[in-house]
Amino acid sequence: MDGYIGWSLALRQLAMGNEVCGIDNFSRRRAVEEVGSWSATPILPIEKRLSILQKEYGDKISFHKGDLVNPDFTNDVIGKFQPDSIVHLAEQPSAPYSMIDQSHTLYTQSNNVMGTLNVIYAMKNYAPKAHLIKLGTMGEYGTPDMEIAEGFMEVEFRGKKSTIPYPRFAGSWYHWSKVHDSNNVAFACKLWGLCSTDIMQGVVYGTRTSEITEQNKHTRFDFDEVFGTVINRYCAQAVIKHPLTVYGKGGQTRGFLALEDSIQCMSILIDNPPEAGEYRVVNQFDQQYKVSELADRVKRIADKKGLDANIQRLENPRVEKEEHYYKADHEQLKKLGFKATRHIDDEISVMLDDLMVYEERIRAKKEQMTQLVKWRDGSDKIQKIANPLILSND
Ligand code: USQ
Repeated sequence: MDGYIGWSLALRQLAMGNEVCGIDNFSRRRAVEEVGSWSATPILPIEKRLSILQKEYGDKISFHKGDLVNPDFTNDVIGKFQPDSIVHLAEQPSAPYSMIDQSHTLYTQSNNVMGTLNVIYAMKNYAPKAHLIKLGTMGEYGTPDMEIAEGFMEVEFRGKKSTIPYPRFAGSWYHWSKVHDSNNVAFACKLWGLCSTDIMQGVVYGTRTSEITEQNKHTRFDFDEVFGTVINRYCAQAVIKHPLTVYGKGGQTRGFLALEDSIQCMSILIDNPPEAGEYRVVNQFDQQYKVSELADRVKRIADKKGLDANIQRLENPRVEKEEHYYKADHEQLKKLGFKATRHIDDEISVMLDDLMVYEERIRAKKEQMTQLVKWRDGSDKIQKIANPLILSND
């Protein structure tokens, strides 16, 4: 509940009148510190965050510090709270972090896969009717040279037709951890009749939701290379007049979603569980963009604010296709009532305004813009390029 999405979702669920029991082991705070960065928006310690919520919502909010990898802790919290829905966001969420070296790969996969297994065991034993909303990623599908279906596809093979899971071709040890989770959750639904929604979410951006109106309710906002995602990084870069860092050719295409709309989608899923025994997959994003096109957008909006942004193409530290076909279905959430409420340009403008307040905090960690994890190395030591090769300045 202490992370970028968890905190924002807790605020929304409380505002909707639901009772929320949060869990966190603060690994995100520690990992961002480990890579030498911090959140651009200063984040209050959990005790202060909770006291703000308790003043507003009384005993509708509770919190447990602990680790899902510990089965006793997970059983205990789930058994006592008896949730209707479990939104499982408690994973190591960064692809570059999982690619740093062997120990970070091992940590990512063991933390993510074991935590999820403990959640499904706790559900089976103590809350079998709960709905598990599991955060997966669009990155599970990778970038195949064909349209991406929503979880499943129909095939005809040697004269027989069948519906099978859409193939997963993940592109980092982190993304593969989510594929392993998906397989395990689908199996648990079949084995024990649990119900789950596996969210294939695109890249989330933004600083705001309807509930994040004051400084003390800000969610975290990472801009370092390891935990900051692409639009958020571009906006932080524009604010300190650092060139926007497009990796490689910039034709990498992904699905994107504003934070407000990510929270809207999850709230819709909470209100609309699948049947017992059903394993449902939703592709959760609003629009697809190329990362070079996003840099142009951020530049255009930043320039209007007098920030005079530049774009720089850097040698790509990742192993990924830099130009490719991409077209993914995303109909399930719309059928349940999802309608995007934020236009990307408006959200970028709000982000730039919010981040300008914290310009000094971003500037203090300026080196984070170009300290990149080299994916191909797979060393047993942390590998960072202090001065990446600049391919072009636009
Ligand atoms: N990129 C740049 N410049 C940057 C940062 C990133 O060009 O300064 C490029 C990357 O090379 C990549 C694309 O932007 O092609 C997206 O990178 P990202 O860091 O924004 O997102 P990614 O590593 O894919 O991971 C993020 C979240 C992860 C989530 C995933 C959804 O960290 O938790 O699962 O987005 S998805 O991308 O759909 O798999």
